[in-house]
Amino acid sequence: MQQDLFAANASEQAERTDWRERAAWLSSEINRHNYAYYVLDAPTIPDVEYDRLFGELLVLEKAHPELVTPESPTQRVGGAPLAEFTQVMHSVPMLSLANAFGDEDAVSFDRRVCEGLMLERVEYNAELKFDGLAINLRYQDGILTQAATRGDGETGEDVTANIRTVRAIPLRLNTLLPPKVLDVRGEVLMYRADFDRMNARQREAGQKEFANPRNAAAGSLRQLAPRITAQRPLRFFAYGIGALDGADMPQTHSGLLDWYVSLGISVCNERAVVSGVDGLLEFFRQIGAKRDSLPYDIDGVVYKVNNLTQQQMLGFVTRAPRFAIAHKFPAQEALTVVLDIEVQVGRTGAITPVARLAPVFVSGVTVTNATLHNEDEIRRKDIRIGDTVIVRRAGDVIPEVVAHVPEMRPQDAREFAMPSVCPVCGSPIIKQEDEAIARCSGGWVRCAAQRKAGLQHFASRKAMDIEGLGDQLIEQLVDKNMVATAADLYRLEQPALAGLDRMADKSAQNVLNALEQSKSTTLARFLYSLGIRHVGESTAKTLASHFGGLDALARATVEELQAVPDVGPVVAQSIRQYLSDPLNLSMISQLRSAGVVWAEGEPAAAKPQPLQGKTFVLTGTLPALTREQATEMIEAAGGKVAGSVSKKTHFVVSGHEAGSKLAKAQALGITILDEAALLELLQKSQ
Ligand code: 5U1
Repeated sequence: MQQDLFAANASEQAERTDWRERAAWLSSEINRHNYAYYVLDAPTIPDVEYDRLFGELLVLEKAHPELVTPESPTQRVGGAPLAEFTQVMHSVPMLSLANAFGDEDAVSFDRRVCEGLMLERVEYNAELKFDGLAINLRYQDGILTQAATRGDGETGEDVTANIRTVRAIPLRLNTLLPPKVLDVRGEVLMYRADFDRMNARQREAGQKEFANPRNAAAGSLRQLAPRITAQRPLRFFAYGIGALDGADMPQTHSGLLDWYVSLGISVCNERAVVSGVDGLLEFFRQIGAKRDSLPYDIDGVVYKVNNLTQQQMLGFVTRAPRFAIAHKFPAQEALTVVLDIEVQVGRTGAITPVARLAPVFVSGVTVTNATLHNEDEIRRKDIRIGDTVIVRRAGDVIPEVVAHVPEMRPQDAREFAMPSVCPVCGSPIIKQEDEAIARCSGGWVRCAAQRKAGLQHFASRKAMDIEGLGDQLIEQLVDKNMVATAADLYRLEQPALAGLDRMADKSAQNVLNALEQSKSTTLARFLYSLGIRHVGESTAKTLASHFGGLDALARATVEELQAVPDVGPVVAQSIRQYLSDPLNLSMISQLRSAGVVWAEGEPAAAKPQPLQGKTFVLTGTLPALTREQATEMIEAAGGKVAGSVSKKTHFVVSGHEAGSKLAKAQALGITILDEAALLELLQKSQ
């Protein structure tokens, strides 16, 4: 009896090991086929066979849930919808690239690089500039743990649940010895053929079609429901690195890309290591010739100094590296006819003439409108209604009318006349002598167009970020007199919202939830959202940190405002004017009463700024502080942190595995601090 029991246990055990082995084999087969299909573009099995393997794994995991691992290919299908995307701070900022718009710019780039490195000739890695969406993939011990969009370069959005559905992105790295942390950077995009098929499906289902593959990729990634993202055919190409811990950094950029390939990460094959500017321009010409036959959209090529130590030596300027540049293809142009010229009224009443065009296809989208900027521009280009014109579209930029074709002008072509009154509210249109732009004088009190544009700005992502409060909803709210100012938004009630066109109980509730959530904000966002003329995102940030609180800002005189970095007389006057208007003050007070809050800080002027005027460079890994913490502490004491060492650097803070920056600092005789010395300096200067 005892023996029988033992035999039964043993056979059960063997069976269990069999399932485990079978599940592991199925997972690895499916991953291998995913890689072949989505990364190598070389399918290895027919779709039915793939579906059979996948189905078998699903059945096995259903019967034995203990076999399911987070990295199983079945776990890509997308979980529950998210309420919102949380913010992720990038541990190494995601930079952007400077642009070269012609061969001369590329030649100048190479000259700057050669001078910076004191070399005659430099080796570069040349690759493609994808028209997609930049992303950071964090792998910890080889497992994909987080994916974040670029955002403003410092902070992005957590899109991990969506990225897990992208089969071109491995959930586990193909190595037995993975780094502790690896941040892979690259672009999520959609192939043109996949995009066409997806749009056809959307059309059949009566759903919204996307304008181009880039918008489709971006829209798919910013879906709160990962199950929808899972149905979107997204791809990925890696081209950069953020944090790396627990592995040696390769010596070259091409070596980094080769390493990625060995880890099973998708890297585009259209890349080359070339020498000197002639090598760069030859690559540009070759790619230009095959651009239309590539399966995805690109808007240029990227050149990077190949040697990573040389990259470090060159460093950065503000947000872009000196070691790389994007050489853009010329903007695409097309001919079409101006059917009419109408005017649009913006948030500050600015009147912009817009050409209504016969639909024309330019670089991937159908263009029907193009900005004409202002009346002077129309006169300068002599654009008339009925003219055949050249329309240009470059990347994501709003299409513009470049010129008219004189020999195609019809006899009855009509000149544009700027209306004397606003087409929306009937108030006089006024043009100040020193301004190119004419404005509706109605202000938001009288002009519904200004109210709508102001509310769109208030709700936008970089302002109060009110998800679901889109242009069409704002249009209805203003037209039905349900909302006049931003404060009215917070008085909206569910039944009234749900009764609007294209709204229902659930969508109305979602908007109310988003409004509720937006109440907790930052002073910088709040200031930006007010739409004060000349106060963009960056000025709003500077004002917030300079004054610390809204009341101090509201009390500031024009002279005090001008003492703020980057605030000149025009900006100071505009802020003073906005904050002296009783209507604006009342709206701000209503917003605060509605519960809009932010943390107020100490005004910069009141904080001690002992390191004012001192520039620091950080290199290597510090024992306790992260790079962000060290930067924050230096900046809080008034110091600046730069990306590269120069004669103007005062201190270099050096940690473990410090690179060429340390050597350069030593050569220049700059004071080197370790973490302890930095902390001591910060403490002493308190
Ligand atoms: N191919 C490529 N695209 N792209 C975009 N490389 C590349 N590098 C970039 C960007 C923004 O940034 C570097 C600074 C990593």
